[in-house]
Amino acid sequence: MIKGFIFDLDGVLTDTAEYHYQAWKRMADKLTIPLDREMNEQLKGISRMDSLDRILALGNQTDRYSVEEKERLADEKNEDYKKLILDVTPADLLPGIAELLADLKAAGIRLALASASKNGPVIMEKLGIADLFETVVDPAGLKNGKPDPEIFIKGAEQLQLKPKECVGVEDAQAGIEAINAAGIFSVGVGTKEMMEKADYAVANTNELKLMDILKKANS
Ligand code: B16
Ligand code: MG
Repeated sequence: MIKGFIFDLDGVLTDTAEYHYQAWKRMADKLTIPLDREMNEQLKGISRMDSLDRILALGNQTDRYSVEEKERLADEKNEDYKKLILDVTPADLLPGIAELLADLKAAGIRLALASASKNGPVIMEKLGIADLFETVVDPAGLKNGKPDPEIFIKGAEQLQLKPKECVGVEDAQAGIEAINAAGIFSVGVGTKEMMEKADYAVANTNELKLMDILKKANS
């Protein structure tokens, strides 16, 4: 019996994944490291510093910067990103998400957020959906990022539910792996190829229908 949904934010509730890409792309260009959309798939769901490490590795620049310099680079990316999210409004909810959240509320299913983003709470306020969520996992308190299951295990714990009573929704491969490893039913949004490990996958958010998901998860 499903009693809770644990959502990823970027790329599921809103398209801030695009803004992360734009801000990282600008940083990569500055560091003369080639970054394209395909490589960017590997950054989805990955924490800010781990993303920077992956970009530096891509450019064979792993040992080029000190810890302090890397912190400055990560801050610079975040300042760029924060400018891009300034104008986020409820109209930026991805297609079908407002309806899905309304259906979940009507069904009495409880909601948690499991985003790797430290900007998550601000974006939820801007989207006008913060009040719908009972709890938010603080990414700063995690020992391990996605694909480790910790963030989804904590999401279920904060809802005081068992993993088996929850559904997790993700757009990143690392996120689907994290949900699966937590023992939670995984729902993926993305291409069949990217979401092949998901228990149930749809191509776009407007195909996320509560009844379809519950039928699969409860079967
Ligand atoms: P921040 P999610 C993740 O959010 C993004 O997918 C990833 O691209 C980003 O690097 C990470 O949050 C950290 O975000 O720099 O804002 O703390 O997909 O887990 O909701
Ligand atoms: Mg995501």
